[in-house]
Amino acid sequence: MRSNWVLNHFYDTLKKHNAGYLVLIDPEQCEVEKCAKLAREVERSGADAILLGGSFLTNDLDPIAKALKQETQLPIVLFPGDSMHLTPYADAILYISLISGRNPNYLIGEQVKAAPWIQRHALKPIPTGYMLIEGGSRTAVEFMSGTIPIPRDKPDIAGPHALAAEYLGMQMVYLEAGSGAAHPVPDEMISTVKNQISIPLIVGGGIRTPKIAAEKVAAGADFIVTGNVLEENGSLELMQDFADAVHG
Ligand code: 1GP
Repeated sequence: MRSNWVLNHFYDTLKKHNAGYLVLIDPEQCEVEKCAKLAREVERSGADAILLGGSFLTNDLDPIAKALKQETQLPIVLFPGDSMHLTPYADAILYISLISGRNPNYLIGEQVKAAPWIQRHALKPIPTGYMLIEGGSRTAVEFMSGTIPIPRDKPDIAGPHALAAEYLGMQMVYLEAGSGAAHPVPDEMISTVKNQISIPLIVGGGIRTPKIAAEKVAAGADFIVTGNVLEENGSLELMQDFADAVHG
């Protein structure tokens, strides 16, 4: 049994549904009240967890995370852009290393800065190999991290990166086209990566319809993340459609 209950929840989700649906709440995109309302709807939709974060934050995470905790039983998982993006009111943190890049600060630097804080606040870290995949437009994460995404037609480059993440002991791999990407991660790249690893695979960035989400699951994604599409035309019905499509 893993000591991290959020990771257990992720594995239970996979047992129950075959794939899981994660909704990203970007604190820059909503005020506390609006985020809290969204969290209630995320839970009602049948989604499996909430990711909280973004590449560039100016808002204080504490009041938003606190409000989310009050509104939902779903795990609140931090999805940080750097070591400043921390709050004790989350349940766990994707402890991300940007392994597709060659920027030492995002491979290990920010992680070292955040580690003592995470230990002090008993936040559960989920070591995650984060891979940025070219999505057809410059994204905030590409700019903020100063890293070059893996070309979308090079699954053979992506596969060994994911395998290295597993060999390094990471618990999940995240294929990221970037929030608002013009194109999501290609199916072929998802399949190639999935075939290389035995740890769960998260796919996000530019997934705008439940049909596309289902295609990504069919290609091998274990978890689908959506963010922007719900901020743009969010409705409970759309979220339910995403959850149903992902859960199959
Ligand atoms: C971004 O993968 C997430 O980190 C979600 O992307 O906002 O494009 O859905 P979107």
